Amino acid sequence: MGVMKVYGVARYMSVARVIVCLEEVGADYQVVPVDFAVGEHKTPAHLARNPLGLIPAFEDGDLVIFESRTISKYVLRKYKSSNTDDLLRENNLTESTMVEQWLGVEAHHYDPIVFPISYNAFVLPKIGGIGDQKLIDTNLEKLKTILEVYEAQLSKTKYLAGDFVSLADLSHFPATYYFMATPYANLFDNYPHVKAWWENLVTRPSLKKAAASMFPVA
Ligand code: GS8
Repeated sequence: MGVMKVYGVARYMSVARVIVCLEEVGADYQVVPVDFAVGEHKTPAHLARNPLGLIPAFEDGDLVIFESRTISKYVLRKYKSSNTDDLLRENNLTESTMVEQWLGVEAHHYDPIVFPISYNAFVLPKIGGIGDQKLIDTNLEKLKTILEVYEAQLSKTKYLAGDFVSLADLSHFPATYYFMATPYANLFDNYPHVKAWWENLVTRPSLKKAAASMFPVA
């Protein structure tokens, strides 16, 4: 069947999300470079893998999928037996629903705010672009509201979905990792439970492994 392939570049946020999951389960995989900075994501070959013309795309034998959170779930389900932290909690209806809920919050509320900040304030300047300061400022304002929600949740439970780590937490990693390298990182200091959650999360070996292929943040 061959080794699973991630099409993209490991230093980009949505690709890093998938790599974290592959590292969590210790899967064999190969990253096949498709760099959007040079337009490779719009070639017919890549559009056949991801019709949105975005990275990542993923291939496991005949199965070709896109959307990083979907790919992440596929990997965790496929390697359920080596997914030692049971990051989806699919044998428990309540817990798996909480995982879905917070993954939804990440995808639909947190990411649309933090991704543009991290992209404009950190990634774009690294690839020769100029960040949009107005967009950064608008999203920084919005971020305060969502961080208050996270602070309230994380004062009740150690992780977002409960007292267990899950994909909902890990999915926050790429955008937050780059956010912490922006001049706005100290915003998190106002949310002590969120800050502690983050500092605990980044000690995970899977995140360190993914980070090693990302832009250096120091
Ligand atoms: C987002 C993919 C995405 O935006 C997912 O897979 O989770 N919801 C999708 N990918 C970016 C790179 S990630 O930093 C991308 O492909 N950008 C190129 C472009 O916008 O042209």
